[in-house]
Order: sequence, then C-alpha cells, then structure tokens
Amino acid sequence: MLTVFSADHLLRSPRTELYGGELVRPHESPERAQIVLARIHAQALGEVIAPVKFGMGPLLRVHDPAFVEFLKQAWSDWVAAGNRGEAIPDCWPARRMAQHCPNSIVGKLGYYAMAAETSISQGTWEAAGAAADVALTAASRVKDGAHAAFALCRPPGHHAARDLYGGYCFLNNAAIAAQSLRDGGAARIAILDVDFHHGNGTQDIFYDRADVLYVSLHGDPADAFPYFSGYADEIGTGAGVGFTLNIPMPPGTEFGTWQDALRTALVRIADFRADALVVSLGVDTFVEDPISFFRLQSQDFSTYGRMIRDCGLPTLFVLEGGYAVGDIGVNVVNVLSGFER
Ligand code: OKP
Ligand code: ZN
Repeated sequence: MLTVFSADHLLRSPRTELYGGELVRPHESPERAQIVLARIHAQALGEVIAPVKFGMGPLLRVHDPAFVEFLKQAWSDWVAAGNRGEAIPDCWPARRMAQHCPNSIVGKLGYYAMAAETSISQGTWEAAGAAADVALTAASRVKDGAHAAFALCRPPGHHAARDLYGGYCFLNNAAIAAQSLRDGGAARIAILDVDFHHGNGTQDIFYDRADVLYVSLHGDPADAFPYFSGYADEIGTGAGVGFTLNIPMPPGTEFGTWQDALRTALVRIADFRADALVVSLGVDTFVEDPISFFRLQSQDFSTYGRMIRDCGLPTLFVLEGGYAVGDIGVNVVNVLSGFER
C-alpha cells in the first residue's frame, strides 16, 4: 500500500498539554508519526511519497474561512499580545452567552476551541496544513484508481469541525479528503471512524448531508472525551437523517464486542453503496493506550484490517489517534497489512 508522509509534521511540537490539572508533555507527540513510518519501512508495506501542495481551496470546502484565518494567525497574535506560554483558552461562549467572535486573541481561542488540552504553539498551522496535503495527496491516488492508500497524518483531524479545533486536532484531514473525493466525481463517500474517540468534527461537517455517511465506533461519551458528542441518538439532521451512525461502547470493551459493532458498521456501509471508503484510523482502542478504555490486542488490528478489506471499496486510511507510542507502529501497520493480506 502507498503511504503519503510529510516531515513537516515535526513543526507541531508543543511543550504542553493541559491534563489532570497540570501542563504535561503532550500525548500527541512527534515520535508517533516517526514510529509509524519506521514500521512501514521495516515491514516493507510499500512506497512512501511526499505530499503535493493543494493550497487553501480544499480546506475551505469544509472549514469556515475566518476559522482558517484564525488558525494561521493564532500563534503570532498570541506572542504579540505578550503571552509567555503556549496558547490555551480560558473562557468560552457557554450556555446563554453571546456567540460572537471577539477581537482579543484570548477571546478568539475560547470562541474556536472545543477543548483546552490542545495548546497552539509555533509551527502548528504549518504542520496542520501539511497533514491536510498528506490526506489530499493520498485521496488523489485513490481517485486515480489506487485500491488503497495511507495518509500518515499528524496532527490528527477528526475533532476539528467547520469552525472548531481541539482534541489535538486543527484541520479535519479525513473530512477534507472525503470532500475532495466528492468534488472529484464520487457520488457517495462512507467514513468509518475506528478511533477510540468520537469524531465530533467529522460528524458535524457532514451532519445534514446524505452524500457522506459517517459511522463511528467509540468510547461512550458519557465516560470519555469528547463528552458532548457521539451518543447513539445522534443520527443526522434534515437530509442527513440516517446518514450518521454512532456506536458508543462502555469501559472495558473487548475485541469480541468491538468486532460485532464493526460488523454492524460495515453492513450499514455496504447498504449505502459508497464509491469509496475513508477510514479515520486511530489505534487508541489498544489495551495499553494511556488515555482510553477499550481492550484490543495487537493481533486484533490485523483481524479488523481484513474485515474492512472485505467491503471491497477503494479505501483511504487517514491516521488519527494512538498514544501507546511504543506500539503505535505495530498496531497501525497491522491494520494496513491485514487489509492487504
Ligand atoms: C484525540 B484523538 C483524557 C483526556 C483526553 C483529549 C483526547 C483527544 C484525543 N483524560 N483529551 O481522537 O485520538
Ligand atoms: Zn482518539
């Protein structure tokens, strides 16, 4: 399988994550992508290429222009305002407050953030833009007839909505790629999100649409981030009713239960008769993941890679989470080589 990778992900190297009331070394680290890349080489998964630059056009197909402008300027505005640490919001437009975008950079951070763990640091915008190009380049190969491709994206994307960042995400790589496939002529795209966390951003972007199906398996938001999205009663709105499917599962979920949920997801995807499949591939379902609560073992990733292959759809894998850094390469490549087997 072809992999698309950009070393520009290294430009996203924050020093801090707000976690347990402390500023800790971020779980979403540069080593993650380097370890996945090393495993791809070690297993000879296939060719690794650099992305093509697509510019702003495809980003603005799913994101709000003012939000993209904010992301581009946030770090320099934060520094210019005299702040000494990394950029973290501390005030939000909560219930019954005005939903206006303030002038102040601190106010803007609160306006555009869906969570506060994700510090904006120097180079964040450049790395996020490179990740979108990685996803778009891999999508263009699938559009041109590749049966599959892997976008080794970092930072991840599925928590980023039309005008929200957070959950380690800035631009929604999978959504940008899915929309590019639509714009390239595909009538229907299915997105299967197997990351441990619900992809609130991807769901939000396509929530009122019948041309992009969003199906997610994730930790019950009653117990897990993002807490305010991913419940089973979220099924879409307007023309999109029935084109969002959420399957939340409780703490301690083992592979047997997860695999049953995947079968349900794959039946819905087969029913939808998609032209292509985008997989938001997070391996934070792993038993050793430090921030998650499912119990998949490394060999289970191979098993489900094969199950996804059995859909028979042209497939674009887009990297999302996975924070057991020592195992991330094995687990990701197990999915990809399970698919190729
Ligand atoms: C990003 B992705 C855990 C706090 C988690 C953010 C998690 C973001 C996950 N106690 N905060 O979906 O892997
Ligand atoms: Zn995740």
